[in-house]
Amino acid sequence: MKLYRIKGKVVITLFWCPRTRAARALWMLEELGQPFEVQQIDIRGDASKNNPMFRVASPMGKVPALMDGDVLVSDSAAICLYLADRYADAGLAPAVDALGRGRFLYWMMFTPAVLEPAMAEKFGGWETNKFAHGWGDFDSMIKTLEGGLKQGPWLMGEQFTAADVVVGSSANFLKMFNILPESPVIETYIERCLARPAYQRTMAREDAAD
Ligand SMILES: N[C@@H](CCC(=O)N[C@@H](CS)C(=O)NCC(=O)O)C(=O)O
Repeated sequence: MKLYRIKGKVVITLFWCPRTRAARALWMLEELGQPFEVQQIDIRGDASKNNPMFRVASPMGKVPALMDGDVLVSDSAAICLYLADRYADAGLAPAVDALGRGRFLYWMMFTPAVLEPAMAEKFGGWETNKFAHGWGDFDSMIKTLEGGLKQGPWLMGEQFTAADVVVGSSANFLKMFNILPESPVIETYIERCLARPAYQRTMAREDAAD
């Protein structure tokens, strides 16, 4: 397997496409402060999607995917969790044995397990079944997120974590897609996320790629 090295050092490579969920992983890397490089994948064209290393990293051929030495990870939430634990000195996750770790893991899974399925339900006009559906329903997803932000300013209180990267960016999608109901607590949380210097650098990269 070919590894990416700068002056003999294995570096992190992010397979990324602008204006996609890959922005989450880019933001996470910007927060982390580790050197990384970006390989752009055009998800609408077969040529770069057939990049063999990308295909190994991402079984579904979806961005984002990440290569860190011999470690390959795909799915934005999985990538953020991996990076937070692997580069723990950045302080973007509570320690594995910390009291708040369970709550942190809950919020790390919230976007793929609850928020995004609830969003699909809303867009698709699916019949709701709060009891049987793993994501509850759209309204209970919003209420749960509001509850999680009550203490603030972040999901883990004073500590900004990888969970805010994943949930903050997906909450912003709700707003961008005009399906965020009136919610001052979520709105101000999104504003806090967007104001972070690392988020601003992420957007500058995305804009430069347009
Ligand atoms: N659960 C995945 C979803 C990734 C995903 O669906 N990515 C889209 C772009 S936002 C993609 O790569 N689509 C191209 C395709 O499916 O071929 C994650 O959060 O990373």
